[in-house]
Amino acid sequence: MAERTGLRFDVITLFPEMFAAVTDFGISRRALERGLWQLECWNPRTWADNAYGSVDDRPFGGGPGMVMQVQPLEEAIGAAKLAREAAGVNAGPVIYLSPQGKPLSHAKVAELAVGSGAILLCGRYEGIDERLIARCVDEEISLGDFVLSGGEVAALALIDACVRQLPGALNDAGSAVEDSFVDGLLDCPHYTRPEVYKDIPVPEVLLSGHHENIRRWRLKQSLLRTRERRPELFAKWLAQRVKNARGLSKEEAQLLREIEPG
Ligand code: 4H6
Repeated sequence: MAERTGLRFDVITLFPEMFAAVTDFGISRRALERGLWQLECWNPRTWADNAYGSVDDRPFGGGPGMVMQVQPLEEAIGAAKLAREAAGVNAGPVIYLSPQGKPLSHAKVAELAVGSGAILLCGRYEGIDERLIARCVDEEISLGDFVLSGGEVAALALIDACVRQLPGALNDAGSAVEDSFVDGLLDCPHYTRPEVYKDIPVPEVLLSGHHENIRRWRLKQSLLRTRERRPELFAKWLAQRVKNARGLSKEEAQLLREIEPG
């Protein structure tokens, strides 16, 4: 039986205070207050087997830095699993945020957001003993090809991305913004008052009140930007459209002609 208990994240972290970034601010805070999601942090230091609370040690084979040990992490994950069960929440995957992971995508965020959440494992030092990963980790996910000092900032980004997908998290203004990425194109430019700032005017069409022209202009800007900044995304969008039953719409075909270079 599929339980529907909402989204719950259990985060294994040496720095639980960092998660105030999602519990105490903005859209994610409001969604938490509305009961749309839950968060619990688990500090592996709680399960340290020594009086100092240390959970790292030197790497076998030598080299710089320290490695997070298996036992405190395995016990922290075990405690998180028990707590999810006690709360009647589906287990959900154990996700390790790491530069070695599969790149995060909107599709993955959308998939997680309709599930019951996950246990998020945040690495510090040089990373985690591979035996913990083999025993406990279901998925390894990366935000992109860059290195952070710890997995926490990546986990925060993943949580924020999922929570804003929850029905009721955004005031309806938000859903439209999302649509452009769902579509596979980058968002269009935005403008607000004043109409002229230091001699730079707002594009005329946006002041025209002609909603059809505005929609068309925005789509054109999205196409231009995506082709310029993310050619691989643009190619994917085109391929998707062309292999679709109806192919390109008349409007899309016309816009593509208009943005044709030369
Ligand atoms: C796992 C292994 C995620 C996690 C090593 C995490 C980037 C991303 C981390 C490390 C992360 C991402 C520890 C290696 C600090 C470098 C934490 N960095 N690092 N791209 N760092 O999603 O030293």
